[in-house]
Amino acid sequence: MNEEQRVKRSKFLALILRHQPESVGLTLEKEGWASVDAVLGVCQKKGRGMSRAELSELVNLCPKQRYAFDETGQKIRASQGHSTEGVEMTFAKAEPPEVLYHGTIEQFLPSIFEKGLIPGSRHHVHLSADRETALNVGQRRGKPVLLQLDTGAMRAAGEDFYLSDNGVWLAERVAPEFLRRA
Ligand code: HQG
Repeated sequence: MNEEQRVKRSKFLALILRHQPESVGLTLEKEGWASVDAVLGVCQKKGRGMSRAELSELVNLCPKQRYAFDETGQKIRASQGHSTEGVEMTFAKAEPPEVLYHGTIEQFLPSIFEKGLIPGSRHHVHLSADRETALNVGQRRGKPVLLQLDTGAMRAAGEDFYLSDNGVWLAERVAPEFLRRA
């Protein structure tokens, strides 16, 4: 599988496992799982056919570890990043480092400092423990701006943090008082 194929296939998996499973007639469980056979069938039908071995390679070699198989190997899901309504994954509550980062762009700042960080179409706000990851996230939209949030103050205010299986920190929202430019 070359890099171009890998990116195209990974994006197609994001579409069907995170955002629009119904667009290809796929049903996801509440915890995000889909049958591997069904996913391979959909890929085939949409002209993106791949073997089970290629799917495993895609899952295992993904730098962000976006997708995972269950322990039987019969099911697959995205580890976070969903926007589809049918999925309501249970994430482990976890104790975050003192500071978490969020990468965004300048034009969103007035709204962010007014309303706080809100999830948009996804189910959670995505945060990271390191500056570089957050800068990369921001960079997808333009010149990145780094925000940092005070996790201790947020926890003292009763807010929870969750950690996905692939190491992404998640929150339901982040109120403006906990945010500042890094
Ligand atoms: C912004 C990728 C205005 C927020 C990445 C962001 C990440 C606001 C955008 C993952 C706002 C939402 C998630 C407010 C937040 N007003 N704008 N009040 N609150 N925003 O894509 O964090 O490759 O849903 O700053 O690497 O950019 O898909 O979130 O710019 O981990 O695996 O609204 O997606 O991972 O955009 O990215 P997104 P994100 P994958």
